[in-house]
Amino acid sequence: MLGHNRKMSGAECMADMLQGYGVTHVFHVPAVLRKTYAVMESRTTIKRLHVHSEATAAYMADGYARASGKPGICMAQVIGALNLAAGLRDAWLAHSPVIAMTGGRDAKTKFRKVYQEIDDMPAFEPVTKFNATVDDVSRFPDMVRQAFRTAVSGTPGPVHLQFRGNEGQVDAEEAELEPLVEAQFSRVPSFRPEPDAASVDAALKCLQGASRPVIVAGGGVRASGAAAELVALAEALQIPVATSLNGKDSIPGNHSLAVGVVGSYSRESANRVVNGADLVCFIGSETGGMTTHFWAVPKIGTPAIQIDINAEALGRNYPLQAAVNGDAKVTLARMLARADRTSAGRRAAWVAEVQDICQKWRAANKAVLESDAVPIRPERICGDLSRHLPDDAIVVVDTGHAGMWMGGMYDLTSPRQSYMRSAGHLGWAFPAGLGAKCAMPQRPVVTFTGDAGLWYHIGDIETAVRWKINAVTVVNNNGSGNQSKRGFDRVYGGKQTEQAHELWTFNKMNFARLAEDMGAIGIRVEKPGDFAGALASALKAERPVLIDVVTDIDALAPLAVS
Ligand SMILES: Cc1ncc(C[n+]2csc(CCOP(=O)(O)OP(=O)(O)O)c2C)c(N)n1
Repeated sequence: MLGHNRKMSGAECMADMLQGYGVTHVFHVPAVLRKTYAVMESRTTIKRLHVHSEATAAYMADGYARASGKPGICMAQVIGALNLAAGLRDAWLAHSPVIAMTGGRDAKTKFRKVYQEIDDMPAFEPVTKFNATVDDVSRFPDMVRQAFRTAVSGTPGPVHLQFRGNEGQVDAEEAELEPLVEAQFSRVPSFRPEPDAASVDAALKCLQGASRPVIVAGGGVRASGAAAELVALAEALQIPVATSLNGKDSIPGNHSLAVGVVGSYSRESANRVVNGADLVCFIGSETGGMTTHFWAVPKIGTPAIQIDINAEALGRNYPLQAAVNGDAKVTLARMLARADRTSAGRRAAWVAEVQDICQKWRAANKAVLESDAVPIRPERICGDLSRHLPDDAIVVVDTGHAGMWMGGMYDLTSPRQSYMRSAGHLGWAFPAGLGAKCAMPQRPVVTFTGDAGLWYHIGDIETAVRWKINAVTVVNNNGSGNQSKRGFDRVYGGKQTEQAHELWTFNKMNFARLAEDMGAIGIRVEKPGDFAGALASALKAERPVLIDVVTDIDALAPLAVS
């Protein structure tokens, strides 16, 4: 209740507020808000994870946020601030509610060449929704509340607070403070804005009148927790559903109306279906370059409708026949309540055609998804993950080839499974998987990464061991970043020189052995038939596990069709 101030330090206020918002972990490289960390020990149950780089701290906070819907907290002192800002880029691109806190400049010493100091604030501008300084201890309560409010409201996203002092020493000062928290803003979504009825009816009229419609479900569906409503509406009106990479867990891959991930890191069947549609309904999607294969799938001019919590997103890339501004879950529930189910029959031929396209994709890829080739094909790993992951697994996937393989080849098999992917940063997935496991310790977390991706933050195997973060990490170990191969083939005129390989290959490495040396369990898999067993024992282990799968350096993921 406002108006109940009492004398306390900024540190005590911060600790009480973080606890009050339900924060269970903070990820940091020391030393920042030192006093806060000290008082957290006696005043809270928050775990203070000291990790190996500020980017790791940001990615763990991001994984924590995407897995739980609660803001993930990461921190750095002034010299590490730009590393932390760099780590927020993926959270920004993925609309993940991460709150970053750093130490910053003191008015008394600005511009005097203080050790390690520059003006960090501009670096946070492009990767945050709210980027502010806290220069006076009296501002702790309102600024922390504003940080939480902004991170989880509307389209969620990162925020940054910079605290006075290179280590944020303002936290040691005292004032009359009230550590009030607003439960409403402790997780995504903070509010569920209702759409207006006329726009719902206009959208429904378009969908019901279409003979070949498709839904493209984006990350807004997952942020809203709207998967059940999405599937119910698709079933009621018989509309196939494609997803963005960020919305992949909106519908299980084995659902009869699921066509797969559309766009650049996609499944061929999804692109074919979306390009064959007479109406595309984007829900919680940015309609960005990755989801639309740079606006070729669907082509600009294809009739479209769009539903988004953020009115500014409506019509950004596709002229719309109907636009609905509202939370995805309540909007889809309203649509379902008002839907004319009798119109579904109009789409029977289209649904049959779509199912045939999907079936043909499965038939064409059965051999690689079950391949016994040695070295192992990455598609076989994806196939085995589809077949063997538990119903409540959280799957975390890196970018580049990892994003292509898993986006296109892996199927979720239960509505209880979650899927989170790097929005572009190589190396994101391994720490993000650890963060996800911190947030959801009772659920199995399985990360899929390439070896180039793992190298970035390999030191944090030690973090996982020290903090008993029992996530499973699967490394597609081809001794290279072979997604780059095609591009170098091209610039070498079709055939690379022997020396050109130095541009994208690494030394061969046994990651299982490295993991064992750091105290984790390492399992080396060289034969495809051994993968499922390795996964089963990894999921039972009570330690972090790294499954090092030796794969084919010549395996290249299929390119998107348009
Ligand atoms: C921060 C960052 N730097 C560079 C890239 C460009 N990039 C995308 S994939 C890739 C190589 C991926 O290698 P690996 O993770 O081993 O997977 P593989 O291609 O071998 O399957 C690179 C360098 C990126 N996405 N992010």
